[in-house]
Amino acid sequence: MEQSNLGERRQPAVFITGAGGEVGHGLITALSGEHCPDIVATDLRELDTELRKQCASTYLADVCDRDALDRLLAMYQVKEIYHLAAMLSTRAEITPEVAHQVNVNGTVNILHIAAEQGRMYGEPVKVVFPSSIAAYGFGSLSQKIAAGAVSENEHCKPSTMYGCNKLYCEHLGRYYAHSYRQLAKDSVAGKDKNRGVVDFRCVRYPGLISADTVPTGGTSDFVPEMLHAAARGEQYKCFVRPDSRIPFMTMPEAIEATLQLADTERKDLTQIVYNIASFNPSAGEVADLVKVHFPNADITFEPDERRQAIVDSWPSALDCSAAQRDWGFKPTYTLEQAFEQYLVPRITKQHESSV
Ligand code: AKB
Repeated sequence: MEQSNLGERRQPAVFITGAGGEVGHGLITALSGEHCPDIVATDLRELDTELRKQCASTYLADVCDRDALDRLLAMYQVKEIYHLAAMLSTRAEITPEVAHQVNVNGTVNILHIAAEQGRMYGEPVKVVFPSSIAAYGFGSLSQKIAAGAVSENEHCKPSTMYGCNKLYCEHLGRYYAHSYRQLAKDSVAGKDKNRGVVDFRCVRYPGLISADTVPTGGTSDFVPEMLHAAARGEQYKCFVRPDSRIPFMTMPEAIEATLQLADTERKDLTQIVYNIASFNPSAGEVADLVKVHFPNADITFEPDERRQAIVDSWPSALDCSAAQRDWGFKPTYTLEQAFEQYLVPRITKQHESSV
């Protein structure tokens, strides 16, 4: 592989797409604090001033715009990419084809750029991709209950556009890592599993709960919405039944796990996709805990049949043993500890300072 002379003068960078989203906020803060790389962040919308300060450069860019991405990334030697830009599950069901554009074509654009830079510099570009429990799919609630904790390769029959997109992009990532241009004369595909042009790594996130931000457009949003509404003293109508159970974790745990996976040596990873989660309460159990911490919380359950069906198609628990074995993943909190040590103190402080 040839190293471009031009390339030698380019600035090394860690590139983040969808940087203004919930995960982007946490990731930029963690990356800029600990690792101090030159972060180049993009989003469709202008990033907050606080976030911008932590990045070397920020750009308004659409992951679907291949030419704009090419022009932008030609200025850098991209070492790592955190590809966070995506349209979440509820929003994706409203405009499925647009979701496909963003979630799949956007990912192909990123993988292609990573592969070309990997070829140009003779060094694999690390691409860290957040997938989701939406990659799973059960045909019925009884199947979901019978399955219990699922491992990465079981029950992958998603029923949402978002889930199909995530599952397919996991496979695309594997293709770019191991088989990209496998018939080309100069291809390195298949020669050495640890030295392709793209080093693709993927975590399947459960529902995420942040004390700082409230998600939009997802179907696991009922837990963070319930909590933030209670902290604001607002009424909350939960759109799923009290017995609805899916896995969750807090945002700091998700960020820590993502960086832990990114930092693990390639040779220690036995798979491309890893489940992670910390606890799996039912919506009713979360509501009870919210009421312990916010006794005036006004939570009612008014299930929306269609969103309920999506939650019922997602697993009630994840088998995270591969992540534990290969890179030492370990949840920080139980649900109760997450409320006591992270969520409640931080949310309360924010609401006090905003009153
Ligand atoms: C969503 O609800 O769409 C996301 C997810 C589970 O990936 N939070």
